[in-house]
Amino acid sequence: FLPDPKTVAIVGCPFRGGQAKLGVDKGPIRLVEAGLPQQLAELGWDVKFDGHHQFEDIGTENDPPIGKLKNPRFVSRVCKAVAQVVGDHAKKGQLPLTLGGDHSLAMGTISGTLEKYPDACVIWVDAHADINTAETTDSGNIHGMPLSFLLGIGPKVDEFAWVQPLLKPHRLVYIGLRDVDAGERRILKEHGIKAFSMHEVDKYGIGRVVEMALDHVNPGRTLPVHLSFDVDALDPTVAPSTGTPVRGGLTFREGHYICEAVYETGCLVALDIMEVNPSLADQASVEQTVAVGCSLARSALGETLL
Ligand code: 6HN
Ligand code: MN
Ligand code: MN
Ligand code: MN
Repeated sequence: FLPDPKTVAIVGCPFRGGQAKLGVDKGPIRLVEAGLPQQLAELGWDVKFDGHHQFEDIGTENDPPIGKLKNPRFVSRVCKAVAQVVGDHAKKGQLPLTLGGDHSLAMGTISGTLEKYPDACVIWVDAHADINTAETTDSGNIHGMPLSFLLGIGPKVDEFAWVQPLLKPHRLVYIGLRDVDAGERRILKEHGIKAFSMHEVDKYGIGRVVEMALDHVNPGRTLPVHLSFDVDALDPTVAPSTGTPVRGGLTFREGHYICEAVYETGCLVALDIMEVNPSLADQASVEQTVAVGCSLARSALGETLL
């Protein structure tokens, strides 16, 4: 799908409005400081990085909740801008690599991808399903909701009317789930959305899980793939510095294997690395998590072990 020379456009999104914890907005800065742009250049990519995106804070006093949704105007405005940026890069034949930031940003990144590739499928790697609606959410944190907007599930929220519900349930697949809310379980069932939880990873092994996930969303390996990777999919011993860690996650190798296998399909057109929070846990844990974020991105962009 990508013209030669292969170009990756790094979209740094220092944003935390989709959840309550401080620090996740510093994730992209740390990933870039750790040398990610150079590392991707060494893999042979033409790397475009024109600085982190600046999002004007509109202030909590100007952004009261809409129903249960917290910071709705801020999240909506930022995601709309991200959709534009990601869409523009994709239209130029570049692969947008979005560095979060919290996972609400995927409302923007996937909107951007679908604008250029309407038949793209989404592989969502996460401990969580991020598919709550304005009705089902308990926390009101929009990072737990981006997929419901992209799928057009749940009550319409005017503020998010710009999000085109272009994602079809059969074009979405999950890997790594282990903390799914009751309302989210109902949605997955009702819409027949395929999910490989940690139970299936244990049962079949990561190799077969990735193959089955690809067979489901991309049977002929002909469709463009958007990979959205929340680092909390990894076990907290592997990626400790993240806002909503859940024990029993993917090993270091399982996480990287997913990225390597998706790269091998030749179908990857967009990548998100989300929820690295350098303010959580001790310095060694932060460095470990940042390093893992970089190596996941390298694996998805072609780094091999041999
Ligand atoms: N993430 N299901 C919980 C909620 O608040 O809706 C957790 C969401 C976590 C979101 O990790 O991107
Ligand atoms: Mn840019
Ligand atoms: Mn997530
Ligand atoms: Mn998560």
